[in-house]
Amino acid sequence: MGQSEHQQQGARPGEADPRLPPGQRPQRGWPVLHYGPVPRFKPLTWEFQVFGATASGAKHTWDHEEFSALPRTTVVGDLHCVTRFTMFGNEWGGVATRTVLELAPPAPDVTHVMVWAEYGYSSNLRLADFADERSLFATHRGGEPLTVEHGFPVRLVVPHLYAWKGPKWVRAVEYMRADRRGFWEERGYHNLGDPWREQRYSYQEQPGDGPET
Ligand SMILES: Nc1nc2c(c(=O)[nH]1)N[C@H]1C(S)=C(S)[C@@H](COP(=O)(O)O)O[C@H]1N2
Ligand SMILES: [Mo]
Repeated sequence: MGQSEHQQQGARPGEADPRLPPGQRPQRGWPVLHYGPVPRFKPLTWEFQVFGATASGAKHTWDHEEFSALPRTTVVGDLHCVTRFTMFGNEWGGVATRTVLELAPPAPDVTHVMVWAEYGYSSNLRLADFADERSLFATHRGGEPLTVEHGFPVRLVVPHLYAWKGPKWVRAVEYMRADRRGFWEERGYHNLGDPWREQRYSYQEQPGDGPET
């Protein structure tokens, strides 16, 4: 009894927090982190596309006005960056990935998606991770529109995976019948990116975690 109380007092706050995945530390404030320049939003030419193996075979497109009118949801989730910081309790507002899947259904044999952002940044996800009930295309955080540095007008948020799996400045979703690596997944990061299993790097991949090639 007395000893376990003693051990609890000795535990550092980060280690005691059950919300913190292994190897992560809590972050105050919201850092800006991405590869390459911040894109300028061009409202007249911006569109959000769903292409690839759609059920109809056709591409679906929403302009900014149409995307802004889609049904909305709110999700509270933590953000885990593979560089080891975690931000707790972000309240994201936006369009559920499930809404996009309903409005632009995939063909029955789709297993993965590639989410594409400005300048060719991409990230691949298993359809089940993309379709998770907490995955959303966020336009707001804490009730405020995203700033351009943080992904305005739209970023993908997948709270149960490392944050690189959520592109800022999303422009398209590609439905795929086989897995293919995205931007960081081609550059040494884990194909699946589950922070609770500490899937940081591709050398940690087990057979079946990634595409064969
Ligand atoms: N388009 C794009 N999206 C991106 C990235 C990027 O390099 N390009 N980096 C990812 C990584 S590694 C992290 S940790 C988060 C950081 O989001 P933030 O800058 O809003 O904190 O964006 C993710 N989305
Ligand atoms: Mo990150």
